[in-house]
Amino acid sequence: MKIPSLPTFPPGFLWGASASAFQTEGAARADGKGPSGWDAFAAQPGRIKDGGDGTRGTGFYERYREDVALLAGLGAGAFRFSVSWPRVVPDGTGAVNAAGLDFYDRLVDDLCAHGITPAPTLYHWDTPLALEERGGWLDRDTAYRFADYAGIVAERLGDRVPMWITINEPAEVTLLGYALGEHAPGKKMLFDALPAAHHQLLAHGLAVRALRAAGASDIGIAVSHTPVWPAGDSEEDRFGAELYDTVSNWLFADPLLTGAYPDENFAALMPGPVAEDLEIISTPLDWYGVNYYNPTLVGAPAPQALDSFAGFDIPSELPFGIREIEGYDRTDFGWPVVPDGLREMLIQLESRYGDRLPPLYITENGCSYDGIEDPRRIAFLDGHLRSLHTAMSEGVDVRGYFTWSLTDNFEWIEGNAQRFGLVHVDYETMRRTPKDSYHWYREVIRGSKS
Ligand code: IFM
Repeated sequence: MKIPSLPTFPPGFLWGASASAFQTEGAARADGKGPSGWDAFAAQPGRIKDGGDGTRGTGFYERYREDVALLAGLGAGAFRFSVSWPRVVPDGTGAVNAAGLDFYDRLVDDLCAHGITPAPTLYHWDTPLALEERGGWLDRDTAYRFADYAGIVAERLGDRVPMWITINEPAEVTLLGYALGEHAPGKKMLFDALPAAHHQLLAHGLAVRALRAAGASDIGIAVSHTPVWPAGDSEEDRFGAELYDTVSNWLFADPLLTGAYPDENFAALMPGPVAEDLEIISTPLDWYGVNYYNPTLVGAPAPQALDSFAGFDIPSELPFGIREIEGYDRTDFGWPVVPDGLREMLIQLESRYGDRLPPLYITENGCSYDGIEDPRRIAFLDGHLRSLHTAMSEGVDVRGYFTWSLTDNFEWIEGNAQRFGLVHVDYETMRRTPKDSYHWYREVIRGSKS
């Protein structure tokens, strides 16, 4: 295999891989775990394209030591996994499940024993079902229950966990889960879903405070970002693109980093004492995490073009339309491969927030391709790392990179069909086989240390 000579990243740059509980753990009801909203949603007939229900994941709950050994083999500096809220607090509030906490205790110990920094995400979409049934993120109380849970996890793991992530991709939860109904909990509320955004942001801010109160430090959040390209010059296209840019990028980043919503119309649609909440939401972060996959081409509503957007059906009554980006290679998921979009997004963040932008981590970046020989994944990662390096040389302070994902895993409504891993998983046997990209990434990490 040809080993790349990538540009040199700074000493101490953190190389990692990401994963999440629901997508990997399996053991959906083992050892006292409570059900999550995703357990219930995926069990509904027709929700998951390949007919799966996510209950097996990759068997990580039993096989985590194998995956930690794979991380060690990579030379990874950190592993971003997520803690399942209903495994730790089965009903989302009240009794703590000791066996659930014990699992993460063992995982953290094993990571530390291999010299790998544990970087847990406290919420990667698996809301305890009992809370979901009370409204989930539409209910303000969920934010307070999340902060309680964050404190519980920090009390137990804080002595060994040096880096924390509160919430993963609140925009996707709001858009896909509450606005479009494509993900759990399957609600189609369009703009009435905005309270779900506000309550996740509030939950994040409360959790930052709870984590710090429990002695934790180095706290961030993982937010999805996409450069939004206007589909045309017409007023309607520019309006659609701007609105999409606001709801997918700035509706989340602005409150976190500036303490304000991007425009007053959005602030007016949010529930509760918004000004007071924004104080909590903007509690200073130690770092900010960017999940980047591709840019989005957006214009006026164009229902005929929308089926292809990541397989999601975007209703035509929304005032924007997502279009195909032409002229780029595509992943097996159909997502355009645009490495420079990462640099573009980082530069946008830098110029929008300036001194208010804390150091960044790329908390997710990766692609879905089939096969153990996966030259296209290598090319994807190579291109994105070069783009990242360019952004850093243009002044963006990025401290580390986590690829999505260590192993193939359950890709939400796609089931097991989309494979994002550096390591192949045979879903019959759960056997792990490192792909060519795993060996490549190992050389990248090794090369950056020499
Ligand atoms: O698999 C997901 C992950 O859970 C959240 N970010 C995007 C990934 C790829 O779709």
